[in-house]
Amino acid sequence: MTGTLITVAPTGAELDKADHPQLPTTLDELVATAVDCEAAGASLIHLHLRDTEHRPTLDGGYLRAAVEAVRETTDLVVQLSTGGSVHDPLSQRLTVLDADPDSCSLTCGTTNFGDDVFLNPWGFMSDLYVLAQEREVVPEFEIFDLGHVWSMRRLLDRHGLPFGGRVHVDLVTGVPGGMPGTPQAVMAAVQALPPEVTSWSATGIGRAHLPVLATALAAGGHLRVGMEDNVMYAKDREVSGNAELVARAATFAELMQRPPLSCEETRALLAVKD
Ligand code: KMH
Ligand code: ZN
Repeated sequence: MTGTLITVAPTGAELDKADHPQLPTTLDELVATAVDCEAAGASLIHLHLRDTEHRPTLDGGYLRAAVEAVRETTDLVVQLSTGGSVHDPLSQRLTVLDADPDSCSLTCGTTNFGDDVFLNPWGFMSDLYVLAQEREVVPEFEIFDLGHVWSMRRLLDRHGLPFGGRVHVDLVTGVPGGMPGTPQAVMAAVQALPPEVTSWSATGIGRAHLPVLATALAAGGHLRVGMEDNVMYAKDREVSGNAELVARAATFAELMQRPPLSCEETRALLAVKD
C-alpha cells in the first residue's frame, strides 16, 4: 500500500465568511492557507475563489491570480473547481480551464445538493472531459452517488483515458441528496469502480468527516479534508483553520503506516503535466 495523498479543499462556495472568519477568501489568505497546509502534509489543493465581497466567483482574473500565487509559493498540485456554486452557469464552468490548472474537478452527474440542485448533465460532463484532454489538465472524477460511477465509465468508454493516462476519483459522501457518509457507502462505491481507476480518495461532509477518513485509510484510499467539507474539529469546537484538519489527517495517515505523499509523489501518482 502506498502513502496517502491529502487534498485540502479550503474554501468551497457554500460557507459565509461572516459566519466563519477563518475561511480563506482573499488571495493573501488563500496563499497563507496553502503554505500552512503544505507544511502540514497536503499535496493537492482544490480551489474555489471568492470576489472582494467574499462571494463565490468563476471570474478568470481571480482564478488565474490564485493559480499563479499558489504555484509561486508552494509545490502543491493546483486543482480548480469546475463545480463552482449551484448558481453558476454551465458555460462559465467550462471557462475555468482557461486558468491553466494542473487538475480540475469533474462531477459525474446531477445531484440534489441540500435544497438546491447541482447540475451536471451528460453533455456538460462530456464537453468538460474532452476540453480537459485537449488542455492537458488531469480531471478528478467527483462521485456523489453510486450511479455517478457508471457515468464516469461512460466518459472513459466514449472518450478514452484522461490526459496522463491515470484515473483519479474522489468519493464525496454525506451531501444531503447524495450517498451517505458511511463505511458501507464508501465501500459500495469502491467496489463499483472500473479497472481503469488508478487511485481514489474520499470526502466525508460534516459529521461524516472522521468515519469516512478512517474508512478510506483502511481501504487503501486517499483523503480530502478542508473547510469546504467540514468546519467542526470536534462536536462543540469549530476548526481554527484548514491546516488543523490537514495535520490531523496526516497524523491518522502516519499511524496507519501510510504517511502523506510529497507534492512530487502526488504529481507522479496523478500524472499531471510537468
Ligand atoms: N459547490 C458545489 C456545488 C466541485 O468543486 O467540483 C460543487 C462542488 C464540486 O464543490
Ligand atoms: Zn469544490
